[in-house]
Amino acid sequence: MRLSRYFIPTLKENPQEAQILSHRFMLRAGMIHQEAQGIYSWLPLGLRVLKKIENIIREEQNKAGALEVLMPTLQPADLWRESGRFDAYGKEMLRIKDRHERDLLYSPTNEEMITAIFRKFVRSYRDLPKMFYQINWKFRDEIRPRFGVMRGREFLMKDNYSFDLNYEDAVNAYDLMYKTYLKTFKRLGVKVIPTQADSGPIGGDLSHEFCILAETGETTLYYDPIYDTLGSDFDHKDISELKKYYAATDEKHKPGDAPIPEEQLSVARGTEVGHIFYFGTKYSEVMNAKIVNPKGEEVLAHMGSYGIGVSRLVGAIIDASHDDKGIIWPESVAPYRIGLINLRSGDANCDKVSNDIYTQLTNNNEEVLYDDRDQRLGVKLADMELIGLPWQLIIGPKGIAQNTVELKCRKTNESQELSLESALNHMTKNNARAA
Ligand code: 5CA
Repeated sequence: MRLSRYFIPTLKENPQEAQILSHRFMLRAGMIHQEAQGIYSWLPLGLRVLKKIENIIREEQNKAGALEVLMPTLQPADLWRESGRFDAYGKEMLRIKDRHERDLLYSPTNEEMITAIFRKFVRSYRDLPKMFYQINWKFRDEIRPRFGVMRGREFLMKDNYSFDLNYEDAVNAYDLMYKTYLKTFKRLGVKVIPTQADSGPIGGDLSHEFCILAETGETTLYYDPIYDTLGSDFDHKDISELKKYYAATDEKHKPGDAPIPEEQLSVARGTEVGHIFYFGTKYSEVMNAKIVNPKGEEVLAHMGSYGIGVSRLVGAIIDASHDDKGIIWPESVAPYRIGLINLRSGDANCDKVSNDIYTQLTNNNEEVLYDDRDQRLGVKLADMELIGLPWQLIIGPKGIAQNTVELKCRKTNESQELSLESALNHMTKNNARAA
């Protein structure tokens, strides 16, 4: 993509309304635009990140055997009257009337609708286990929407619902999602701590929150300091072993709960990016979702639900990965992998070399954002740092005279002068991964 034809409405000044760093960087890098409190448009750069996150989540859900569906955001109130949540949900639920004065609502979560689909079509234990998920917008009329996409009113969520014959199978589904989450967050380039949590309005008795450590996080975490040494690479560990390491949110934690002395626990703020629940027969009971077991008896389905805050993750990843100049995207979610900077647009040599590199890389299916704008050098370099693409390929007259280009890694800030050929080699995907 040529920057001259793209749309990144960057801001030089820090937007006043943004209290936290990720919100500031998202506005300054032109990723989102606020339309109302807690409601945003996603501009091209922001949308690319959102889609990348979404796709990694989707791939891991599919690998776990979950089936993707898409349910409407506007739902009939009657379904929610069955579960009792139309009244119980309170002011957070946005209620709407259609032209026939029928009550609708903008879904804040989806237990009711998926249970209604399940009970209509699934009757036998032979059809179990089943997991359905969607990646779709939710609306919660939060009393205090804040921190940009971190606590929005409209936000993108991956929500998955599992149906099983009994408690044991449901716990297997729960553990599968627990493991899938660890894999997903590792691929997203963030370290999470799985913490025992309260299940809130979703209900149920088994629940974990997956939290990224961040000073601006809204949850206080109490955890075994072993997590500080584990890195993000612990998804291969046995879950039963992992669950031995204590970690809990402030709502759940009681002094003395942990198997290690209270004063040895690490205490830190965290941002909840995922939340999983086992709630047994809570919804199948009120909505009469029954299946026939091998003995021919009708029993209530055991359910769990598993959420990931997809749009929140965009902000959470920035909060976890940045410096004072801007964002540092993990490769897996970067909007483009390479930023190609022509330091002197208009100079025939620089233009030719830059255009050639751009063509070669894009022909090679590399994702390149090419700054071909007629702009001051300082502006180009600062914008590229702000946008935070993993690799910068910098083309200037001095280098061209010596047949070299500069390759800079955004994360380590390390630069190398390379021949054009080796820079291109370096940039082909496999080489860069090995580097
Ligand atoms: N039905 C369950 C899971 S399928 C559920 O709704 N869980 S939840 O309430 O915990 O939400 C799931 C995830 O959505 C949270 O972990 C969080 O990352 C994200 N989320 C919740 N509220 C917001 C919000 N207001 N803005 C952005 N993300 C949110």
